[in-house]
Amino acid sequence: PAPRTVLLTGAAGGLGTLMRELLPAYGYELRLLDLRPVEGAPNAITADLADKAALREAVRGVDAIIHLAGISLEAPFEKILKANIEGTYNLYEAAREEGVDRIAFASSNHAVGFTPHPEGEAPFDASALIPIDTPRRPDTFYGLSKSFGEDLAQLYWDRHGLETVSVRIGSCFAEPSSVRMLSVWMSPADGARLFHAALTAENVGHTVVYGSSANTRLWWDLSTARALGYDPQDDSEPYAEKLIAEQGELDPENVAHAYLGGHFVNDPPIWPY
Ligand code: NAI
Ligand code: 15L
Repeated sequence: PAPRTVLLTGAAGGLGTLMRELLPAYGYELRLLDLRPVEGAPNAITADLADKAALREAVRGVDAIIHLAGISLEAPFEKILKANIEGTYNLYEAAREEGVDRIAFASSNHAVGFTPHPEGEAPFDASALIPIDTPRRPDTFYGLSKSFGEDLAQLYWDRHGLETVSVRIGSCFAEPSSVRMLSVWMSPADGARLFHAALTAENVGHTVVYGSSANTRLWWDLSTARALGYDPQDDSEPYAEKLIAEQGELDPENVAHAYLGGHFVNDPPIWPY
């Protein structure tokens, strides 16, 4: 049966806020969790991913988990270690102990951020698109933590039969705000479609997918996402003219433009806490 009760971690964040608005229309009852209070949701669980007892209680009785909580940008290694690496481990352990069957894990394009993107005229040939099994090339400690999360998911599938769809999200915001995002943008509505597919497709084992809309300037292969039943409806192209007029085309000589991960490849740690 399709999952009904779903724990959404990171519910106070940008993507969490979008998803808790959009996912109930698919019939889910969301249980919310975040380190911070979730605006407008007095019943949300306020807990740190470091708190194993709180996680155990939070996952008890849910059919599935959408795991968004964590540090979402580059940060000092120790912070990433605690929130994203140990935190994701703690969540998987809680899920295993409580018998949860399925997790949708918010991985990131930054797990493969040092992969050069296709150059030239879009739309790119299928053979030029970045395949899902491209070697991992994290562009940050942050991206490294997502790479770890994908491997953790594989381990929990192989050893414990806990299924995961790891979604290497591009940029999920209301609108694309950079020329790079024209290639990796995922509209919030497509984000909800993809998480719904990740929770309802059968026999996913551990499946890795890229998460974006059907952008004209797509850099990567969406076929593993489509195989889950994901049918993206949006395209960033209507934003292209304005963004290119404001920012210019991507310059392959500029290191912050040359790779999939964009400016992350040379961003310093900027997370404020
Ligand atoms: P965000 O930074 O707005 O939200 C993350 C949330 O996690 C925050 O509300 C924060 O309080 C919570 N959190 C952080 N550490 C925690 C801890 N130790 N325990 C409990 N909660 C904790 O990030 P955003 O944009 O909403 O992203 C959500 C997830 O999706 C993140 O895992 C991010 O890495 C991933 N992602 C997002 C993308 C996007 O375009 N928004 C792109 C690729 C990945
Ligand atoms: C991410 O992984 C970040 O969490 C998000 O804030 C965006 O910066 C996104 O990648 C991106 O690559 O645009």
